[in-house]
Amino acid sequence: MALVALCCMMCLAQAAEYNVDWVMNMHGWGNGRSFAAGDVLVFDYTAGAHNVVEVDQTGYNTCTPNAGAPTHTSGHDRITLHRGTNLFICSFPGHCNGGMKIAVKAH
Ligand SMILES: [Cu+2]
Repeated sequence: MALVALCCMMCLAQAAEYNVDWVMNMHGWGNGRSFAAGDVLVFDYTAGAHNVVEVDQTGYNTCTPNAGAPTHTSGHDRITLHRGTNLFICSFPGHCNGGMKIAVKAH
């Protein structure tokens, strides 16, 4: 029993969770933090007012979702980071251009 508890604690310690208050002007979010592959971002926003789209670099730069970009709409989206740069935008008109975009590097 103690061993099971210990294992659970170790698992929890390995993957961190970060709450993202998903709003306009996200500039600077995550600065000074170190993210690892497997960490989870939890995007919180009002469902129907925003979304979270996992885009590629071009999609990020142009604020236009690339073909096949996974889109999340629940208002409480849990997204696991992969190694490298993870790029997220809101695809509602004007939102990404208003700064509703983040780039998160995970090691
Ligand atoms: Cu939005």
